[in-house]
Amino acid sequence: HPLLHPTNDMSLDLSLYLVTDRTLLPPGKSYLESLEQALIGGVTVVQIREKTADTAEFLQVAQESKALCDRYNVPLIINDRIDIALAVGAQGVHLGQTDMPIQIARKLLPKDTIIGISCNTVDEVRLARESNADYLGLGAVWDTQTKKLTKTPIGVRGLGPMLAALDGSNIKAVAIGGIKSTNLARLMHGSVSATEHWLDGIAVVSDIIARMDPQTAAYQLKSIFTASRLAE
Ligand code: TZP
Ligand code: MG
Repeated sequence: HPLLHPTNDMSLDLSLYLVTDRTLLPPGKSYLESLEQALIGGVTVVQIREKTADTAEFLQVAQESKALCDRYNVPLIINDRIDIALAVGAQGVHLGQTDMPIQIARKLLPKDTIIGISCNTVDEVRLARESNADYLGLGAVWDTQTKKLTKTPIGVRGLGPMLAALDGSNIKAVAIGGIKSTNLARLMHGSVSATEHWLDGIAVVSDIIARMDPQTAAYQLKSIFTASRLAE
């Protein structure tokens, strides 16, 4: 059954994967306050994604985020910047298709560093599988205001073949792009082909970070995800 989830590495819980974007914070909310509330709400992994900050600012945000995530025992992943991941002792890096190749990133980073990569096509999934990524971000599933998309959203139906390409591997997968508590059930119940590999989690930006109450937002997302995963 597509919703039956074969659990592999229990140590990495990707079920609710928060990707940050400080430009989306609602008026009056500080970044660290929102991040802490999201952690209390049940976020299981945090990616720091800074597309406009300079190096010094990125470094500071990463350091502060690392200290906070450590308090909640949640791994921190740095988008793009291997140097910043090394500098703050982050647990992982997230790479895009045009960033540092995974094999080279592996050589630069400590053993056991989590390496994730964004994939938009089945071919990209196959390559990521060959290069031994730890997890894949699949998407964008739906259109989003958060990122200027260069490729057409894959839709729920696009996920099926990508997940099927992971059959027999222990590479994890999360979906990203336009996922909200209001459409998550549709994602989870959508027909995702008869594959043994189901999503290990969902990655969300705006439906947590742009919300006045990120704790409740995270809690709702996680409840829906967990309930669907357990359902038959
Ligand atoms: N990569 C693909 S879509 C996206 C990223 C970083 C943004 C997703 O943001 P949101 O607000 O969860 O739609
Ligand atoms: Mg990138």
